[in-house]
Amino acid sequence: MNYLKRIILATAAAALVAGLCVSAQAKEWRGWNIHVAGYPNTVAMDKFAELLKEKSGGRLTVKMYHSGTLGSQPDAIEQLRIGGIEIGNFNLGPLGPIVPEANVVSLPFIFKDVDHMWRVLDGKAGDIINEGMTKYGIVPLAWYDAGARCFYNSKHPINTPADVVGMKVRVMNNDLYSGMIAALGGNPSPMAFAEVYQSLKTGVVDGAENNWPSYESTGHYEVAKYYSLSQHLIIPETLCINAKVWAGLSPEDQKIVKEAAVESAMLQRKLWKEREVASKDKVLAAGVEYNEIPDKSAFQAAMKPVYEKFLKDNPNLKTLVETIQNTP
Ligand code: GTR
Repeated sequence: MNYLKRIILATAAAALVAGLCVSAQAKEWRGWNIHVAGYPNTVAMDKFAELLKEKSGGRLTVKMYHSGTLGSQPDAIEQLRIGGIEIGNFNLGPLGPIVPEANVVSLPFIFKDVDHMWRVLDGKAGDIINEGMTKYGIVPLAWYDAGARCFYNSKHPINTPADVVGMKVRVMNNDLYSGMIAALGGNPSPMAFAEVYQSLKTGVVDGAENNWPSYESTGHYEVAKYYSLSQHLIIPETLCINAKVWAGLSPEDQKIVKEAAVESAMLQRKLWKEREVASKDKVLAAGVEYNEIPDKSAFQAAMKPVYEKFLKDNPNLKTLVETIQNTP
């Protein structure tokens, strides 16, 4: 064999070995997260990445991109569906416009409290929501807690629907939330999470709505000091994976991914409870004025047209809504 032939053969052999290595080592996934360092979801997603690597002996890996660096939530949902990213932590609010079954959790006051939401997700209604998401290319792996969302603003405490009249309120991108604010007499302003701080500060909006941890982690409390405990929305969040990627995994790897996600969710829920208290303490110490709304019936009654429109537009979801309402 002459020298040149030997070089060609050696190069071909090296390329073959490299090729085999690439196919044995799966591509690193990309994970989307909107929250900042230290937030329960951020810590839990990093835990998921760590567990995945550990349990798969390094075969399955995911690099997490936090603080919304890969784009807004509606964009990221689209990216996950088409496979631009593989893993995401999504709130079911922005998922609702894409997955009708997932939108029922965005009906104001549909859950009695957070425990009721868990019972619903663990039951038949949860299965229907899961199947709905899967049909649209998103496979839910585990549920994260996002507590209850309440109104906050820079003008005055909210005690009755009359206090919302004329108020410009930021909502997530979902017609149900725009309908909710309009039904209270306010002006809804759908907007990406990242834009809310500046909009509150400059008066583009008067208020917004979120849970204690997000109100605190975003600094919104610095520019909207009245927080009113309306608890009008209790929306779960999902840690999810692109459906094609999921379908391409062996049953053993699916088990690993699922286990890592469930462990991550258990951690998230524990950290969530702690952070709710810590965030509330922090904002109150910073001068936030907070009021409870012991009787929410006027707010609930005002949501009648929101439910009517939803059921008119989605008659096939009537049973699902009733199943949730009838879950003890
Ligand atoms: C947070 C939620 C985010 C995002 C945000 C928002 O509570 O965790 O996923 O939905 O609210 O208001 O946009």
